[in-house]
Amino acid sequence: MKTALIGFAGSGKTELFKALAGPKASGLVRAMVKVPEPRLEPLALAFKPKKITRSEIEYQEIPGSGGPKSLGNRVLSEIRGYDCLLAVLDAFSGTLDPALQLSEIEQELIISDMGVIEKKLEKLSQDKQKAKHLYDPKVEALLVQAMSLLEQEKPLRLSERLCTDPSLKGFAFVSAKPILYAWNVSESRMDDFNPPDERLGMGHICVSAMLEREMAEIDDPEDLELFRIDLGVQSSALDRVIAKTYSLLNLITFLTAGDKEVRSWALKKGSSALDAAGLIHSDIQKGFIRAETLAWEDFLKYRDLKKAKEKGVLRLEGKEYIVRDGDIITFRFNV
Ligand SMILES: Nc1nc2c(ncn2[C@@H]2O[C@H](COP(=O)(O)OP(=O)(O)O)[C@@H](O)[C@H]2O)c(=O)[nH]1
Ligand SMILES: [Mg+2]
Repeated sequence: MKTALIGFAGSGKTELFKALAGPKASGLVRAMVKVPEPRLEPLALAFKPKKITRSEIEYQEIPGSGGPKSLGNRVLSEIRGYDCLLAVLDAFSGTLDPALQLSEIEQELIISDMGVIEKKLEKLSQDKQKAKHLYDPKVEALLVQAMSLLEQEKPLRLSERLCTDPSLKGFAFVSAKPILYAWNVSESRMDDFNPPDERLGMGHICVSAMLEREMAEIDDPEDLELFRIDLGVQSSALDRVIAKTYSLLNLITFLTAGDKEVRSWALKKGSSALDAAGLIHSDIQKGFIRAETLAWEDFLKYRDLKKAKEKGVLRLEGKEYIVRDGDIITFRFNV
């Protein structure tokens, strides 16, 4: 999963990036951030593995993003390859109303997609006359629908049907990507911030990026706790950003456990056991036999796979099984 960190120049992207990536990432613009997963600890106690591995989300600051009042075309084309957008709004300096920044970003995403569709529709209408074998009426119809949504100044992420249609996937529409807005407020305003209503594919969090970056630099857990209490901040920006990214992307976590490794994996909600197998290794997917599955709640009752098996709560699931959050899965496969 790749998230692009965008926002106007000076909005606090670098500060937020450092808060997410930690002090080790100094000078970098790309970081793999480990997803906090509290279920790994009890799992590790039961399996005593050599290694504990947490799933990761990639965050990349798209640097030099446009001017002080726009993202600009380079950024708009660069973000096509990402799964999710994290957009920082300057709500600390008072230079530009953050709600205006938000609507400007939304508009730029919309206009960018309109440009892509316009070009493709032109091409399709030429094909219709001169190269009939290339002409695809289904794609044309979908693009016309997408265009009409955009013309009402609505981002494509509002239409789940258009976003998930396989024939539109290749266009990598930027207004179709889930977007998390980080309202970067000054530390004194943390309390009185009211985020706007959530809409489909759009989330909001309130951070003070500079403060969070400072907190990420504190090594001593006790000092950090004191700092947090002092400011009245419950959880770090990292935890909140990741939790929101997860829900925006519709991700769930499944777990694998053995004496070598205990590990968490991020999976799209609604994915099958076969999809989950493919995430681990294509060989496991190809040679899939079954998924021995233990629900998290059942693990907590026995904290032991053998015992769970004796009690009959270890389920044998096939390829089609829809994985649930917290499932502990052992894949059986042929190579
Ligand atoms: N007071 C305050 N200053 C901030 C905050 N976030 C960023 N800044 C400052 O604003 C300037 C631009 O921040 P930076 O992260 O480099 O912005 P970028 O251009 O989006 O990467 C820097 O001097 C930051 O220290 C904040 O939450 N509060
Ligand atoms: Mg920067």
